[in-house]
Amino acid sequence: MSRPAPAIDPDRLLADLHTLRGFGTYKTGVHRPTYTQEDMEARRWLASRLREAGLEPAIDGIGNVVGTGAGEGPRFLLGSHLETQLYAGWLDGALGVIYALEVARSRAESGLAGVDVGAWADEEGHYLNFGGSRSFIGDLGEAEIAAARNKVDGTPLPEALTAAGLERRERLLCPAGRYRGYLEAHIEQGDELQAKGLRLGIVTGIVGIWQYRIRFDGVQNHAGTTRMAARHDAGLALARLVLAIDRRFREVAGPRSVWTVGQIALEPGAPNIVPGAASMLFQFRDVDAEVLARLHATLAELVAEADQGPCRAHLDLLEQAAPQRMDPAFRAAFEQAAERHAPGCHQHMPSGAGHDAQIFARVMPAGMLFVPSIGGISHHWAEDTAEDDIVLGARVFAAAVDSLLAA
Ligand code: HGY
Ligand code: MN
Ligand code: MN
Repeated sequence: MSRPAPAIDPDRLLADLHTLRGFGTYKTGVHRPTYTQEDMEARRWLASRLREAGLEPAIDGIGNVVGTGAGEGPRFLLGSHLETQLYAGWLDGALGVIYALEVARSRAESGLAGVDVGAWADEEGHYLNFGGSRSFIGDLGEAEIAAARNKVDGTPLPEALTAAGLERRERLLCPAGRYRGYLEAHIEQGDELQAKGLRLGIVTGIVGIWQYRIRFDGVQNHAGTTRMAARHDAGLALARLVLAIDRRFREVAGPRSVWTVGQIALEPGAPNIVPGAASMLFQFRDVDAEVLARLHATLAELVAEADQGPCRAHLDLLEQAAPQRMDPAFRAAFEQAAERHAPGCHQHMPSGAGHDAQIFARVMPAGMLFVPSIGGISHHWAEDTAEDDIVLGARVFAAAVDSLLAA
C-alpha cells in the first residue's frame, strides 16, 4: 500500500469510551438497558459525535444510530451496540461503536472516506435480540415489534419506543449494494486470549443462539395441607426439567455447546403456596447448525416427557439466530494488520457470544476482531480490558479497514 493508514488518536478514543461509560454508570460498569433515559442520552451523544466526524447522523424508529458518509466509492459499514446488559460492563458494544467512530474521523482528518457507522438497537435483547440490526437489513416486521415485551418487566416495545420519543419515526434500511461488508470490533467476553497471552482474536464464526420460554401449569394450593401425592407443583416440575436438560444435553451436545437458564419465575411466589405456574427463559448456543437442531429435538422430547407428569408443559421458541461464518478475506486483512502491529499476538477463534455481525452476515460479508477481556469477565460490572489492548485493537481495526478499502 503506497501510504500509511490514517493514524487513530488513542487519547480521543479513550476519552470517548469514558464519556460513554458515564451514561448509566453502575459501580465500575454500566446499567444502560435499551430505550432507558440513559440509553437515549448515549444515542443522542453518539449522533453529535458522528456529525463532528463529518457523517450525517440519524436516530431511526427502532433506535438505530446511523452515521452516513457523503459521496460514493467503496464503503464499509462499521459498528456494534450501545445498550448494555443489566448492571453490566462498560465495553460490551461500546468498544466497537467508538472504534467505528474513531476510524471514521481519523480517515476524515486524512481526507479519506469509505466508512459508515452504526449503533444497532437492542443487540442485548431486552425486547428483541438483535432488533436494530435485523430492522436495518429488513428482517423485522411491525407485528413482531407490536408483540415484543421487555424480558424483565413486561413493558410492550411500542410503549418503550413512544417513551423514548421514537414512535412514528421511519426505520432506516440498509441501502442495497452500498457496502462491501460489515466489520465489528468487540471484547472477547471470554478468557481464552488472556489465558494464552494473546492480544487479538480474529473471529472465524459466531454461535447460533436459540431462545425459549418454557412454562408449567399446575395447581396452586396450600403448602401445609396439600399432601405430596396430591400436588401439581409447577415449580418442582420445572426444577426436574432443568436437571433433565442438563443430564441429556451432556450426551448430545457439541464440544463448544453451552446452555443457560437465565430466568425462573414461580407464581404466585409465596413460601406457603404450592406454585400453580412456573416459567423459565432458556437458551442454548453452538457454532454448528446440526448440533443446534439436535439440542432442539432433545429439548422438545424432554418437554413432551414432562407434560406426561402432574403439570402441563409448554415450549415456546422465542428466537433462533443462525450461526454465521466470517469472511475469509476480512480475516486475512485482520491477520495482516495484527502481524504488522503486534507480531505473534493473535489467534483465529469462534465467538461464543452473539453479535450484530451475525445478522449482517446474512446480507453481506462480515468480519469481527476481538480484544481480551480481563479474567474473561463480561455481562458483569467488573468487565474490563487493559488500555494498551484497547488502543492496539483500534489500531489493528483501523489498519484492516484501510487495507480492505484500498484493495
Ligand atoms: O449474549 C450475547 O451473546 C451478547 O453479548 N448479547
Ligand atoms: Mn455485545
Ligand atoms: Mn452482551
